[in-house]
Amino acid sequence: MNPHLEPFAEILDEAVLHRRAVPRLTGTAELDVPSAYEVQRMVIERRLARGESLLGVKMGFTSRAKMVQMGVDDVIWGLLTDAMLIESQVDTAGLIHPRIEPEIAFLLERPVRTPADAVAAVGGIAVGYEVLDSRYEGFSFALPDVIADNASASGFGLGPWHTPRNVGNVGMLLEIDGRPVASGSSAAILGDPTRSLIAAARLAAAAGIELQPGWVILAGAATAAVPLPAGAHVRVSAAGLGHAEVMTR
Ligand code: OOG
Repeated sequence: MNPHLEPFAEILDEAVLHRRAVPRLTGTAELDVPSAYEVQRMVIERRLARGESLLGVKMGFTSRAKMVQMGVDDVIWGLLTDAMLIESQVDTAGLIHPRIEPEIAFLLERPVRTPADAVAAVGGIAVGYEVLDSRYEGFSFALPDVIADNASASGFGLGPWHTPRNVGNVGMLLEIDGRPVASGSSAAILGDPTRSLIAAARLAAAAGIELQPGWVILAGAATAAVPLPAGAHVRVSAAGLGHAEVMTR
């Protein structure tokens, strides 16, 4: 780890803790993708030092809708901790400018050491949602910025787990207060969310991280993300996988 990068991790970690947007790092600093992943690891290490534990991996920019929305063109990943898991309620007052998007989630029941292990390691599949909260002003960033910021990860929630099945083309819907606000097919996720799972295994292997039993892999959104208002009831559903719900305060 390059100690010169620690100040970037501190800026991003404190932005979360103090709910304060910060200027993008690449506005004033040279930051390449490998260094950005080092910053991401440092941000996570700070959370682990506060008692959080790793709970999985999230993939980002796995769909055209998201790449176009955010103006980037490469798949990225971030790390999930137990503190990010949302049971049924999220307090938007603690967040900067939250957005929400529907996701397909995989539950691992075996460790994944190589990408070839990934599909057989899956014990469950669910529909879920991810709450994104970029720490950057205006939710605007270049690729290294968003990587350093743990791929905008803030929170996530899950519907009921189902036995593994083909989720290559299932309809997905995001509703806020009963109104449909985004819809798409899981096929938008790299053609099949399973490809995103394999990509997660590849990136983890390259980073020297073994994906663990009990971990959740969020495959990425099938739609663009929408602003998450306070005082709302949000529901995500996917054909055959039921739904997940969250209330916001
Ligand atoms: C970055 C995270 C993107 C996805 O599903 O594509 C992402 C962002 O849009 O802020 O999680």
